[in-house]
Amino acid sequence: MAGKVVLHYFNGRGRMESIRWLLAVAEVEFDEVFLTTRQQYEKLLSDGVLMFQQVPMVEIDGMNLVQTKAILNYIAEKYNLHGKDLKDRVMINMYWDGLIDLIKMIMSVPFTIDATKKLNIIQTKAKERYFPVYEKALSGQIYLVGGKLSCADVMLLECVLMLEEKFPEILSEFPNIKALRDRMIQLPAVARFLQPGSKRKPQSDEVYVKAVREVFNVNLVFP
Ligand code: IBG
Repeated sequence: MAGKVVLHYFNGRGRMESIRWLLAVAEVEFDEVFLTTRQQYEKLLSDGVLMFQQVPMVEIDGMNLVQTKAILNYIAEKYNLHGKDLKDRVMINMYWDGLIDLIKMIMSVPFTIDATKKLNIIQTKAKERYFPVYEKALSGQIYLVGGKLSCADVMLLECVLMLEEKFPEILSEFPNIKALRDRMIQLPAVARFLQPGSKRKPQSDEVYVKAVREVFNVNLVFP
């Protein structure tokens, strides 16, 4: 029997949160090792388990996986959340990559000098570039691709919930996305992940930012 899945990352959302979401929806239990010190990171480096000297890293099925997108792909394929054929998959991947771009922008906010300005740019991008695409795809459809739950729906929900924390009315002009959101939060696995005490991480705080700076030994600042 395969061992337990173990996630190596900070005790915060960052690039690992989408992986946590996907595992939660696939109902896969996982443990987490949180990076808080430079020594922990150096130990991972000297153990040779970080292919590109970067986290996230996920121990799964006897492998040490890195590169967020590759990890997400593996989980999506393994748990049948990646469409039924090549054409479904390419649509899912396009929707997914759009969301990854948006989520990366959100993740950089705690490391920016002018967070309010950055958030306003993100809000505009979400409303004008990204959400119209998902709104249209969901017109007359329960899920984004092939009438079936996929990793793209999971990431859309993750992204929407993060943006609603900052802009509670952000879905007011997107009824189809809101309907998807309302349906998905009722799914038992999602409802469990949204409960307090689950492995879902809260919005970034100073402790998380300090840990990232300490581990990488740099004063990261994003534009
Ligand atoms: N392409 C990789 C992926 O998608 O997984 C990028 C991973 C990545 O950039 N990881 C960062 C890292 O390990 C940490 S998470 N950096 C060390 C290095 O030497 O490159 C992303 C991140 C955060 C905060 I959160 C600041 C900077 C990066």
